Amino acid sequence: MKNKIMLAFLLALVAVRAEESMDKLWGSAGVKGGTKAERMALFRDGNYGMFIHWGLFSHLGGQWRGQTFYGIGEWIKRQMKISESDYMALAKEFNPSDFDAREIARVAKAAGMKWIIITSKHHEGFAMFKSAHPFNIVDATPFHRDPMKELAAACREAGLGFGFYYSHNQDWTAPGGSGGPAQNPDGTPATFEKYFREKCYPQVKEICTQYGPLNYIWFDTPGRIPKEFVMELAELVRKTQPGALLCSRIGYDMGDYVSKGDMEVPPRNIEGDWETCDTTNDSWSYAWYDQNWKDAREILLRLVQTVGRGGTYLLNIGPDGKGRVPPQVAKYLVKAGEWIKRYPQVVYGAGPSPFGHALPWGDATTQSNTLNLVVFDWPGDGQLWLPGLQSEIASATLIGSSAPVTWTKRGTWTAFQLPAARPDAPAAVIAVQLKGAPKADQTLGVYPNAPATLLVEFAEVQNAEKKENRWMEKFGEWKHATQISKWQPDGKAVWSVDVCAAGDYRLDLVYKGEGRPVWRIESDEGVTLQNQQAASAIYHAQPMGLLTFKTPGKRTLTVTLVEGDRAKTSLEALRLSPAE
Ligand code: FHN
Repeated sequence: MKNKIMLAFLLALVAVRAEESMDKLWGSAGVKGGTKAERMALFRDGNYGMFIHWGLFSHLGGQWRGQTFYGIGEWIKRQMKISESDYMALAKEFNPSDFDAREIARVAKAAGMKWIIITSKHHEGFAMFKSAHPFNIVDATPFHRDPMKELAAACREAGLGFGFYYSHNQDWTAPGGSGGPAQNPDGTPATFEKYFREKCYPQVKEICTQYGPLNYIWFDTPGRIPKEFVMELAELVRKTQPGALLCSRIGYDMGDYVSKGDMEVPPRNIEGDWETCDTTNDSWSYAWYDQNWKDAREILLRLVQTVGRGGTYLLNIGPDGKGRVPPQVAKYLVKAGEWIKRYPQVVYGAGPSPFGHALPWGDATTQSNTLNLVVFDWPGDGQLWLPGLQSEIASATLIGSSAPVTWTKRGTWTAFQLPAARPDAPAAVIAVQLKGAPKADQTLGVYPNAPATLLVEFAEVQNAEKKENRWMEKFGEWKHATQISKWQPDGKAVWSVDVCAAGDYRLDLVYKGEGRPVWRIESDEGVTLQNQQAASAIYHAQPMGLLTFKTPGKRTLTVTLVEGDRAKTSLEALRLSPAE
């Protein structure tokens, strides 16, 4: 099983040209162009948009000749090695007669999203718009409609922004496109230049000139595309769509903003303009078996965490082969949207959390001097603890409740006294008016009434390797975590923490490793835990014991690997839960 996963991973990397780092794949931004502030307004204030993956692959829905491909559905051609001719012939069967652009715009609007970006051509090479290239939805299918025209009009009518995804480098059915046939139909060698001149550039011109003003052109997976082609595309977009934003995945730092890795909600605040694209289940496009839907709580948590880290959240849906939005998607997007309508200030125009990272009970965003505390896990004892708030509080209100909110201070900590019943679900919001700009000490807290997860991201590491890792468990559904491995005998991870209350805490370590590792955890008060635990093939929380903090305040915790496979044992987090 492990080998299979590894093989899938390796194949994936080959498919996108493995020698390129993921940073190359997902890009970085070097902002160009004089009208940036105007172009950025929707992105910066809206903070939430809809992404749509829809194409010929949606007709297959993750299944080819009775076999299911358990990975991101839009990669089915490549992963199941479907020949060009078989794949292109599918167009004759593709008839998404239930496609209703207004309904999609209605869902996006009800979800609280501010724009839609849809795949006009994904890596499969099929144009979902009327194109001079014959492999397109109007000319090659019995559907004969241009759904992009319909969606552009519906977005305009609904007051939503609109943009196109376009796979500029990968094209698996066009000779010369990355991953495409190596020969032209006449047997001559295919070149990227020919693909670019005859398909890519003309199609980008088509999407930029046939659908009215656009807010985004979202290129993807630049790989090793030569720079001159990217420059031509950027110039074309700037000339024909001066109001459109380019994401970093165009390549060569030519984007207006950074697109983070797929499905990556970063653990700490990031400055500048950036976006996380995420999806409502595990696949981008429709896959018949994939029911791993995010519910309203998960959607809102990831949205608030992204905005809290300083970013913008682009959440994907995958309509099926008939053009229908899966009912579970619409249900939970709209449910989350109803919540956003009650708390628009948490999302729109909201700034990052002064705490710099998520908090055990939820997260925070800001609007000038107001701190929005978004509480997903309501404290059972009525005390909401907040570490390190440095700005003075003027008032605090539990939105939607007449119950007064008082607060008390204990050292660097603030506790808000809340009613026993949570006034709203999946989260309640406390608006804290501050007497100045929100400021906080970002030291991680150890809470008296909630479990705290200390990610290794926040640890200082000596003589071990701390690395940001990305991997997939099926295919294409990326996971992201910082982990520590390659421990030298004196290797250590040290966390600084702010302990609210002295006492005993259950300490778990989240790690992966062979053999029976022995871990040692030591506080700066001289309290030590040392324990052996089982091997763990996957990252798993293993109990180490009860750790006592003798006094509250700023402490350090040091973790060392006493015995075990130093190269392979990998640590992800430390967890501290108050003993009851
Ligand atoms: O390969 C694509 C994938 O199919 C999907 O479109 C995602 C969305 O961000 N982009 C690429 C991988 O990063």
